[in-house]
Amino acid sequence: MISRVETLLVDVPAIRPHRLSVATVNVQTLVLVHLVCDDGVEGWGEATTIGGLSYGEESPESIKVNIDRWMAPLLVGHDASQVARLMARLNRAVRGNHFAKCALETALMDAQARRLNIPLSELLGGRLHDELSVAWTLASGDTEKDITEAQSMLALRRHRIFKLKIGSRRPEEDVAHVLAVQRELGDSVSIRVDVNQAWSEYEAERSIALLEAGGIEAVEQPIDAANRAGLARLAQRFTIAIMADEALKSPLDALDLARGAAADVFSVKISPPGGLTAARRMADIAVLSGIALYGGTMLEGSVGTAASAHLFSTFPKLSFGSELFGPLLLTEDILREPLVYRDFMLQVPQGAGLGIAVDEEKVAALCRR
Ligand code: MUC
Ligand code: MG
Repeated sequence: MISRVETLLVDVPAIRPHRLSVATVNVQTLVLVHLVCDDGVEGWGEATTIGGLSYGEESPESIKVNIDRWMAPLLVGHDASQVARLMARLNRAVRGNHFAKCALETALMDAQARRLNIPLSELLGGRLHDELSVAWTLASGDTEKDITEAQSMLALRRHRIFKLKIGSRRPEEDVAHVLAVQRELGDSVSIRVDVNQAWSEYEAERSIALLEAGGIEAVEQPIDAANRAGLARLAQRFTIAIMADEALKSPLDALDLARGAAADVFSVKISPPGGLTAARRMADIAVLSGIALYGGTMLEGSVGTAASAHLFSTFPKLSFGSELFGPLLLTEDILREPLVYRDFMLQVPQGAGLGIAVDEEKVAALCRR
């Protein structure tokens, strides 16, 4: 039986400002869910968003209050081992609130997998990979700094896939910035860009032509998420991979994008569709439709990153790798042993549940009061 559902807000400064077209992240807020069951089993979940309400419709504070006031009371006192039934109960009573539901489902699944003494990946269809390649996002806002940062990541053998955040400057300046980084880093790395919806379709057509000619590998969410027909026109016009990100908020979105041939790649994240099960459904649709997969992030800390890693480890093929670098962007970790990044890969934890141990003293010290 579920005895308690606690939520905690933990503010962690980033190692440097992380500039997206929609917001600059200086501090990331982790919303942690701690589930305590009367058989002594506990589970952890996490939700993060980016830049308050500038990326999505839930803020860290709204996630916390909506769990505390509306969702936790629907779970407490119920059988913790019935995860699917509990999520169905939540989904009947609560509309939307996908990030909050993701944090709760992660905690429920972590607890259930610990109870069964199996890694979470085994509850999600079964692990196929023990390590995942990890991209790094260059988003300092400065070309020289980005180049130096990428070179140090290569020297550390941490990342050789780089995603450049663009869309806040004029498109011509952004394209010049991307091509300058690409020229400096050479052919041994993969360079992609994420526009976070900033371009009009016309700006996208002009800019993508230049990026394609320059050998850039993929363009993530170049235009407004609602403009699916436009995304389809871009995917058909260019050979450079067009990736859907913000357009994917549910398995139904995935089905619609697949039917409309609107993307070459799906960036699958666990929070936007409402949790691991819904994210798994999106990935299944991609696989069945011949759409490539990329393991996305909402800049989660270690709990959300471990949960994502367990899910992505079950995908048949992650052709574009993952961007599960969230914990590396933060100045503090809340695990007793950090996740292992080695030789350009993240090791998927092996132990029961999420396979991590949260340092509760550290969480208590960092927790917002
Ligand atoms: C996004 O839009 O993909 C992922 C990496 C990063 O730097 O920002 C996020 C969100
Ligand atoms: Mg994106």
